[in-house]
Amino acid sequence: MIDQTVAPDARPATVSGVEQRRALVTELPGPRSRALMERKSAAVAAGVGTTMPVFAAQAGGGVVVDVDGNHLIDLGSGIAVTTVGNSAPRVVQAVQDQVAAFTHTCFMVTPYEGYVAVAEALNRLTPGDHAKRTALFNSGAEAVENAVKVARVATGKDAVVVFDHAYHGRTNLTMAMTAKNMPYKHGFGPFASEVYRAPLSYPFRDGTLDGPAAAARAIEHVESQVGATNLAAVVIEPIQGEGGFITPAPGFLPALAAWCRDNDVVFVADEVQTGFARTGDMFACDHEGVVPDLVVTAKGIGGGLPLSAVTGRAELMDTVHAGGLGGTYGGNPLACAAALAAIETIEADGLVERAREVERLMKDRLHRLAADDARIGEVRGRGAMIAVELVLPGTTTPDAALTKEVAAAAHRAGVIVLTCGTHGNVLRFLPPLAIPDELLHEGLDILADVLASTR
Ligand code: PLZ
Repeated sequence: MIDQTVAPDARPATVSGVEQRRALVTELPGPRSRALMERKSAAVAAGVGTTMPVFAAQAGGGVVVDVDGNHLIDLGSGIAVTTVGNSAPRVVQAVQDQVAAFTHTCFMVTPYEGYVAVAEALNRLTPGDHAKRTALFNSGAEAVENAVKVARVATGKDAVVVFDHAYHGRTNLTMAMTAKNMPYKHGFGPFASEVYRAPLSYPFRDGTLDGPAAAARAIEHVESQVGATNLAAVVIEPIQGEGGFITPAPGFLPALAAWCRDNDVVFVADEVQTGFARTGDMFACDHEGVVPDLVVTAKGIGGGLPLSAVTGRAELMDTVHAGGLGGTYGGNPLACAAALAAIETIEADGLVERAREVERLMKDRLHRLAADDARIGEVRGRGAMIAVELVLPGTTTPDAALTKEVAAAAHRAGVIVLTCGTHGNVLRFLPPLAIPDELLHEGLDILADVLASTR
């Protein structure tokens, strides 16, 4: 039985106006959420799902407050977006100032400084000290598409290589690039052509930590089935997100990047989920000193406002003709103001180091849980991007049913957790970096209770 009371003497800290405590004042979902869920079913397309049947009213730090007044522990950050916290103070101030000044002019009509400042910040922060250029968009998928456009113009080639378990988005080209059929692709074809899939390094399932050997296998696959002379770009998430928080073996990414360099192939890192301090470095590529030709970012860049970017080598980015890249809203002034404030927060508040602390705390607890629970096949990830892969004890057979059951029980206890993985058997944790340690511990206590109760 999970204790749902709070110690009466300890008044929790408040972040962004939200008390940093878990508290359930109704069952979940409560009556207001249930009523809203009915309206949702009647008004919103059935294809738009929700992880929890709970409607948000307010959020800050490590807590989401629902419309019934329940305080939930946030271990999801709205899928790795609110890295600096929800309604983070600098972001709120910057957006309020900007919304009062002007909301939109379209950068392609009358430009504004915020867009240029975000481009400068990205050129400074992304891996490598070569000359760079940036273009801004609205969503991760849109930025991935534009990275492919740049790579095709720059190389004069067509083909794109992606990997097993990859996730790159839901638009037509990015659906082709995404691996998993259900729910992302099923029934939505035909898909864009000239997209080829190569084998990933997945140590838990490959049984090898030999990254260069895994890269050689992928390269052999690409050379024999695509051909470097046809290949514009290799696009890879340095740590896969939706595919299961898969960290390739050391040496895999550097070997791929080196092969791309030698073969006039653009190496594109999709850092949409891993970027902006999430993994305990500003970008996940930094862990191994990998310098991509193009870096795609979104999510954590905007503190919750929709913004994405392609940043890359000036000589590649500048091959595209004027007017070839853009969009009505790309680099919207509010999103740019939010991004500058989010980046300032990451740097001023030492959030890269904070992500490493979160990793130590979470991995320590999860490794101890795994030590006497054979259903936990692996604990993995970096920074505040940590996962456990659940399997049938003593095997690597995915246990999606258990994963679903554990997530649902955590939800009922007031903890927002997400699942992922091609086989749906990975529980993932993406807490905002503004979360207090006590809430991380409490979230993991609940996870431990839930795992024990499902034995
Ligand atoms: N690349 C690596 O993680 C988005 C999608 C969830 P958009 N991941 C969450 C869902 O069910 O839609 C993502 C990502 C990586 C690209 C994207 C796409 O980013 O902003 O959702 O388009």
